[in-house]
Amino acid sequence: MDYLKIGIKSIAKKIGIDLIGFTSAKDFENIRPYIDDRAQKGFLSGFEEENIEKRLDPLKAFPKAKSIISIGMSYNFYVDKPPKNKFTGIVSKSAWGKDYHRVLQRKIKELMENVNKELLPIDYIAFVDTGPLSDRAIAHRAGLGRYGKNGFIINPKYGSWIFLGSILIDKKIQEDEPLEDDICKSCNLCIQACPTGALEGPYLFNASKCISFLTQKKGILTHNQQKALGTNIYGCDICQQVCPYNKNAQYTHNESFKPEFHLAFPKLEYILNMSNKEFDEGFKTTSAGWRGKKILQRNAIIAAGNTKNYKLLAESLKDSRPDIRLNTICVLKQLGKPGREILEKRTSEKHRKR
Ligand code: B12
Ligand code: SF4
Ligand code: SF4
Repeated sequence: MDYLKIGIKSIAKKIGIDLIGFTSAKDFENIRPYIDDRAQKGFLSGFEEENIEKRLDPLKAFPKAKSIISIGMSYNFYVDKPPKNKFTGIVSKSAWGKDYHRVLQRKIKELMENVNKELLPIDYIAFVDTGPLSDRAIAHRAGLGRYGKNGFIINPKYGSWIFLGSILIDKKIQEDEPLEDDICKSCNLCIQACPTGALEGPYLFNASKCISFLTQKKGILTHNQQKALGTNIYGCDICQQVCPYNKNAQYTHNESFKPEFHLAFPKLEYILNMSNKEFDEGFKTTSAGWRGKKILQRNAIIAAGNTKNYKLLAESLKDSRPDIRLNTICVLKQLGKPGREILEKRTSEKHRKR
């Protein structure tokens, strides 16, 4: 093993990076068939890099690249007895605590600053989620984990509860070997558990059906999409929760991913009534905030509909903001008689005022 690799690994360990692996900067032609297939079927989310050549070739992102470092950080924070009642929204574990994009980017900066100081100067470019390349494909080739049928990179120690970051560097480092063996075998639990059929088959993910995608999609959702949302406010963890490899996954002690209960288990009422300041100081500091306050509030209205929270819907129908009222009307229209009654009551109140 070269000294640079040993040095980088030791610094990573010292500063609390859970997983690290190394691969070359050669192309990712091996995933072209997967991307092509999904694109042809219309299964992509639209959040990915559109230019397929940029997605496959690290040199297009960083022409000097010789190797890629893949890092993984567990976000599996243990919570004893999470608060939950009928009118609490579900926020995915990935949005608990501080926004992982910032947490991992900060770690990468710390790692590279130390490498530059203690080992040698390295030129690099780093991505957490936002790069053109597939963080999963990089992590797989760098030996961080295997693919599950749910599409996740599953690590033997931390399961799939890991965020990934990719660092393209201008130095050659000896590659790690991918973990190739099939871990799913005859298990299909994730495919069976997905409430919307977004896992259309093994390794075949259809973003347009995924609840996580719907919680982030802008605009008015269709009736079926609204029903699919349930009480999810941001993201979805079901296909990870059922995975046997996550049952004994090691927990993290990283305080950055410690949830604030009012944000990780939010009351629908809180989401609907939060001020801009509360949003900025709360959800915006998590990874659930990137689409803005309105989307979370739309999801809370849908969740209120799905839990028949008529009191909250009647209140949000009087909201001063047209977006909130419009979303509430759409939800009430789907609710049959009780929904119609709330709408009629509101219309007659308005007439009386005139
Ligand atoms: C766009 C995006 C989304 C979209 C679409 C997700 C998707 N699965 O495509 C939406 C908004 C739905 C989403 C949701 C989530 N996301 Co997301 N997302 C991304 C993003 C930015 C791009 C993913 C992408 O390009 N997808 C398109 C597909 C085609 O590419 P891919 O998933 O990377 O897989 C390619 C290869 O890995 C390979 N491949 C796939 N399966 C197999 C199997 C075999 C055997 C082989 C050889 C190859 C192979 O081919 C694929 C190309 O088709 C990545 C970050 C990044 N830049 O890579 C994060 C990322 C995939 N997301 C992540 C997370 C955590 C989530 C959520 C859990 C958040 C949440 N709780 O709601 C959900 C999970 C949804 C799910 N079931 O996948 C993590 C996954 C970490 C992990 N351990 O795998 C990533 C890597 C972010 C990160 N940096 O940590 N996400
Ligand atoms: S995140 Fe939820 S909706 Fe999306 S594939 Fe997994 S279980 Fe299905
Ligand atoms: S639930 Fe089963 S099939 Fe799905 S990823 Fe986990 S082991 Fe594989």
